[in-house]
Amino acid sequence: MAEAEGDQVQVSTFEPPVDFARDAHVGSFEQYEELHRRSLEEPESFWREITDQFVWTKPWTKLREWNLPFTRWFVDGELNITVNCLDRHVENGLGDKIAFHWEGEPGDTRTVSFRELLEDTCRFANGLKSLGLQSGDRVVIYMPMIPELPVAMLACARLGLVHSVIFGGFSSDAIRDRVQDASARAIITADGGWRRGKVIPLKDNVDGALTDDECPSVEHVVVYERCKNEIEMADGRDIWWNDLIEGQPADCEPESVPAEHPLYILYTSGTTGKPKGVVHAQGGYLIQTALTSKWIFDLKPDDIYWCTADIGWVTGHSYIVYGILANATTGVMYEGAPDYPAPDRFWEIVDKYNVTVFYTAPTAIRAFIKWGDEWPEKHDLSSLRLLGTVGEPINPDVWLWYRRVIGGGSCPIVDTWWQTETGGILITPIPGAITTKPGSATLPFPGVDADVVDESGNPVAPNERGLLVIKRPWPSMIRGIYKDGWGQPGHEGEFGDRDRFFDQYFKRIEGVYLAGDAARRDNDGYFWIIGRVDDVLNVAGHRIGTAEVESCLVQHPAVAEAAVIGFPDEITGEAVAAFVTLRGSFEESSELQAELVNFVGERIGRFVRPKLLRFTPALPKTRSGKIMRRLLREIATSGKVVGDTTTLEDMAAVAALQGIDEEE
Ligand code: 7RM
Repeated sequence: MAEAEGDQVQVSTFEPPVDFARDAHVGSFEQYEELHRRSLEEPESFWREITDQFVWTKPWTKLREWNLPFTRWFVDGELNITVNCLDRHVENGLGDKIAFHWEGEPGDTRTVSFRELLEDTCRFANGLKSLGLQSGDRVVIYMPMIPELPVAMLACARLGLVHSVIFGGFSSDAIRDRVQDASARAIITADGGWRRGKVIPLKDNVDGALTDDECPSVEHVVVYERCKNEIEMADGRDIWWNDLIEGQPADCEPESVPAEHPLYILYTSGTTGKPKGVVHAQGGYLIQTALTSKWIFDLKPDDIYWCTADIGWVTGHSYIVYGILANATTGVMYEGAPDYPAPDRFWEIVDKYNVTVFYTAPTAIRAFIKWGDEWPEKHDLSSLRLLGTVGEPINPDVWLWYRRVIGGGSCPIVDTWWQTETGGILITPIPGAITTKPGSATLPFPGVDADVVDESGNPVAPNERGLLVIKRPWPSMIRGIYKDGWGQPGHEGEFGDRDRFFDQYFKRIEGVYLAGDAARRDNDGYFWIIGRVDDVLNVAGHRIGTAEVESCLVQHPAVAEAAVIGFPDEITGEAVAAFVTLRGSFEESSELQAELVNFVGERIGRFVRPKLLRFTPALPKTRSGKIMRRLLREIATSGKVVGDTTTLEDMAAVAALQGIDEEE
């Protein structure tokens, strides 16, 4: 460890350990620099070398197109992503290799080999085919963290069906919105999932979303029996998973699709109330998730890799399922909570399976710190050789704790910056090549042309805050925002909601992809991500738009108007605060307060429940009627307003809010 002079603070730096670098896929800074240079200056030969390692039914001749805002990669190539994740490994003699060590709530375990995963995928794909589903149809998947979840995703991909996984923590309203937006023909779910000894009623939530024929596109609901809790099965619509696969053969011809064929839609929060359906394409997404997995997690044949994310978020899509399976890596998959039955559950699993590469979120690490060092210290964590983080900025002291207590003082840490829209990791250390600084995501991955710029698009000076942008497309870049008709006959050449897509990412700074994060670069060119610049919150690494929570609250009969902001929280990074004005006949009460908090929890999902909910006679607004969120943020954080209030329309609103702070 060396002490280096930063500009504002003294920061420690950590060079790649010599023995780690010696065996790494990318083992020196010079090699990284050369790869990065070549990827931008000679993209054809760089990507040809990479894509030659995959199975294509038709090799590409044209690398890419870039017609702002749309990009296409490996344009005329054809392939199937599941062949690259499953079949080729089985053909290469890895059929018996473990694809997943699965851990359910205590006592429940399974192992799935690559051959079994391929056969399960084929059987289920044949089942889906028997329902009449066809390439391009959308299928919503709402499942617990069990092996059937990747099976369902892979089965869709095998047939060219477009899956849309909804995180199991979402409730009926969120499901309904997404099913309607995607006009899904089928939903794959389970009777329930286990969490802290309780059943999460997944099928009931699906039923709630489908009541009163609100989702007329849905013809089939496939239900996996996981918890044996009581559920209702609608005649003619609902079918048990086991009945669907009964008698189905264990092989299924993969649909060869154009590289640009949509692989999935994943809904993510933006600045408006409605989540955006981010579309990814089979070819580019496969190549980028596979390559980033290999180089950033330095995957080797004997690795046991564990990403603790839920597959319902993009991290699970890319780094539990596609990118990891593409490398024929053995993964661990875990269904439950980190602190059930005890706060050492994760360390017990690391110890049990001899996990070598561990990838989690800063919010989890902050919780581990709070629970105490005695929990990890009870277990042998010496199998670990590499640690990763994702989802939000990691504080340097949390980074240092992670390295010392979990990494035994010797594991490199990769702080990986990326988004649902980027599909794969874009800014990150490569562990054998790049010296790390706690709190910095360091440097762009090969193929990534990143910068920090001002509002006019000019690079800002070192150590100045600016906007994070990516200046040219990359293979797993978002292809568009889903809109009915995508890829369907009669909509040729249309790629979803073009205007919304353009406005969201390419308008504010013409011609480059705007990530929505503030960042700075230090004197070494290292990126330090500061956080979102838009109305998107990051609660325990979960992305949620303030507008989504606001539109939910105003659906309650008592609520006239609502303003939602994020405020700092020691464990979850940010927490939700809601400021609410009531309709005439309703009175403030602690019962109503609790009811509104639950209302949000039940409609959107528990993880979005406001930690603070305040009644106020009026919201502070500008003269043009914009809610002054900055003031609300100051009130939620410190109880008072310190900043400029000259544009405020009605000072009384602020006075009232400051006055009631002491009651909390
Ligand atoms: C993968 C994922 C994206 C937002 C992004 C950032 C924040 C993610 C980091 C990070 C600092 C990181 N997808 N973010 N990774 N901030 N350092 N290493 O999280 O679409 O759900 O969220 O998450 O604000 O814009 S996401």
